[in-house]
Amino acid sequence: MTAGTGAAVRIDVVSIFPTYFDGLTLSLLGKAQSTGILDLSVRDLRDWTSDRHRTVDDTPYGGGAGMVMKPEPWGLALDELTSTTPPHSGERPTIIFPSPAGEVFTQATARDLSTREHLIFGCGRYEGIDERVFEYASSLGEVRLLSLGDYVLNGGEVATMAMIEAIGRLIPGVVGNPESLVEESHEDGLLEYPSYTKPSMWRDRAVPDVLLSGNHKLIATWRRDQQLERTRTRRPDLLDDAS
Ligand code: JET
Repeated sequence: MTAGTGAAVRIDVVSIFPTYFDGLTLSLLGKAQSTGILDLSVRDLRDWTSDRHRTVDDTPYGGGAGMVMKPEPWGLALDELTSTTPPHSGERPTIIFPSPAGEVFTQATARDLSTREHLIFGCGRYEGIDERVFEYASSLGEVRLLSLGDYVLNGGEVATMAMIEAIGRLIPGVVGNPESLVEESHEDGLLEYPSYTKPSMWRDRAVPDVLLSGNHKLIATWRRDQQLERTRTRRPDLLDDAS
């Protein structure tokens, strides 16, 4: 069975700061979890250490600033999390490492990942994870290094939360109204048109007349024009992509 036909999607997160993810269990995704659409589990990397100090980092070979995440705890974590796949699955898990050195995560990436049965997010910290972990992970599943954009975070946790929120809301049943998924920025490659609500006059600022006209054809044309104009001025790169 696939995600689209109603089986739960399994998402595992490995982090040295598991409490970062408490917010995900609230809100939109919290409901999906309680209704069995999503099976989200956040695990502490230190649970796969065996020394007294639960060490996850060490100094870099070749020298340099900062610390590197040791491979052994990651190897044991990946072994455990990939040894139990969802019962409906013949599919290999998708193993995601948020990284400023990855490919850019877009709405298209979110759509692709929302159809997978088992996602594992590995949150790096310090100067990164020992490179051999990515090679080993490739023997267990499909590895994706994914970047939120061209800036550096202190660790993969915030990037993982953003990605899970973007992916999670595309899983059937997680967002109430499927139309609200189609009608939004990036789903059609354009930015959204501006929205207004009551009152029609607020602090001397009027809602555009066309929206009060009741002429639905005219409203649709106006909204499309607004989308194109906004995209042209704010995000011309999106228009280049489409042509
Ligand atoms: C990021 C994601 O900064 C980002 O990712 C977090 C991060 C920071 C430091 C190390 C790290 O380890 C992963 C790794 O990758 C090769 O070793 C991850 C910025 N945009 N998107």
